[in-house]
Amino acid sequence: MAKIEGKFKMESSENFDEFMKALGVGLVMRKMGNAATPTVEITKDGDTYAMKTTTTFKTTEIKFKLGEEFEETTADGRVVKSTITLDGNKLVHKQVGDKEKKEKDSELLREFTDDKMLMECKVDDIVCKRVYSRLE
Ligand code: DKA
Repeated sequence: MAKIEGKFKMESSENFDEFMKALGVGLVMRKMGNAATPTVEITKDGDTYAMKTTTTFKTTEIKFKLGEEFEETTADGRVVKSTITLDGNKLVHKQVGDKEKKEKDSELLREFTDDKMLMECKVDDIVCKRVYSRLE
């Protein structure tokens, strides 16, 4: 099984604008999101994972244990209830939006291979695919 920990740099992205639009992200933030080529660093300390996503204009970090719900503030500022589980070599990240604010649920899948992290971001029937190369 490929390891999950490591450092990854985004090399391509499809449909991210549609994904952000469906989540209600405004035009200015979408422009920044579309221009970003994030670096993602995943570390593990005991049974706690940390995932740090760095772009030139914003850095976010989440810490989580598999299967345990936590509160996450997304890069675009939504506060969601997240749960991350492991399915083989895939991290399955479910984000539940604030229903009082009519926010949608979304799902982020990250599949790990020896040299890539293959990401799918899903909301409604929209699928965005992002390919990351493993640096470490
Ligand atoms: C990903 O991990 C998706 C999140 C990237 C955040 C980039 C900044 C978005 C600002 C709306 O690839």
